[in-house]
Amino acid sequence: MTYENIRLVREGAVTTLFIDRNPKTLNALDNQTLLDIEAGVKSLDEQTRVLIVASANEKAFVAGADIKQMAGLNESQAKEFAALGHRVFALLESLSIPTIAAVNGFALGGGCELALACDFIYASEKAQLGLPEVSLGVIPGFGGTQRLTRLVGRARAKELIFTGARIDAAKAKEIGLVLEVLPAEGLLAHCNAIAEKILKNSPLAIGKAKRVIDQGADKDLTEANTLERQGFAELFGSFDQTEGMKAFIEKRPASFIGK
Ligand code: DAK
Repeated sequence: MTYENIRLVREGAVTTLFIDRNPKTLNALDNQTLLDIEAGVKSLDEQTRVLIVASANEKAFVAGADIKQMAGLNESQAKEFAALGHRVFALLESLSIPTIAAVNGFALGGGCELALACDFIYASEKAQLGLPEVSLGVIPGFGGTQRLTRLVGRARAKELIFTGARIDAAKAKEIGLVLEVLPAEGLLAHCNAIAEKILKNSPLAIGKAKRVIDQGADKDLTEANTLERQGFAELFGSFDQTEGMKAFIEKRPASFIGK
């Protein structure tokens, strides 16, 4: 399948979704780009076990929702645009496989929110992140107010959102928004190396861990631990659990199948 504004590259079990709009737009998210991301994510089959979301633009990951397109929307078109964005971000977040954002340059507004919809973020030394929506008279609308707050805490999220400030990768790491900062030329290699480590483990257990972490995050500890207990028990009797434990006892590497 071909897309206008993204490129999907699969190598083994790792697929990289490159946002690849006309470089002059700094990958701003217009309708077409959101539709392409949606179609690209939906096209992933079970051969993909880790998804990396990256950019083909050397200056920007994504510079935000497309302000030029948004500026001309009437109310019902704005509703449609918002609904499309929510659908795409929810789809990305609902994937049972790990998703890694590789932020190489500007990740502002909807771009920062796109990265936040992934499981974790690595950034290049050139990255600049922020949620500048209030400078445009709006607020983050693709989950930024909620996901950033859950990740870095209320006060940091408010500081970033109220000031609309852009922070560099080092500051983003300091506040826990990104996990590591890499030289630009090593960013994708790092993401792939982490993906390779993930691939050694049971896809079934990883999917379950992801679900329990995400669903448990908004629950109290007792309820969240109940989810964990259920998730743990559900894995017993699976091929991967039997194989993983057998391989340990037999002192050999496990061979997982995700079932
Ligand atoms: N949209 C459209 N075009 C953009 C853009 C964007 N977000 N960001 C950059 N561009 C375009 C610029 O207009 C320029 O195009 P031309 O003027 O050449 O035609 C080209 O990209 C290069 O940009 P600059 O010339 O400005 O390049 P600089 O290096 O000087 O600056 C910059 C790069 C990224 C710092 C700057 O362009 C900038 O500040 N861009 C805007 C960043 C921004 O404010 N992002 C947040 C957008 S608002 C909602 C859902 C979602 C949202 C809100 C609500 N609901 C569901 C309710 C999300 C909102 C946003 O993301």
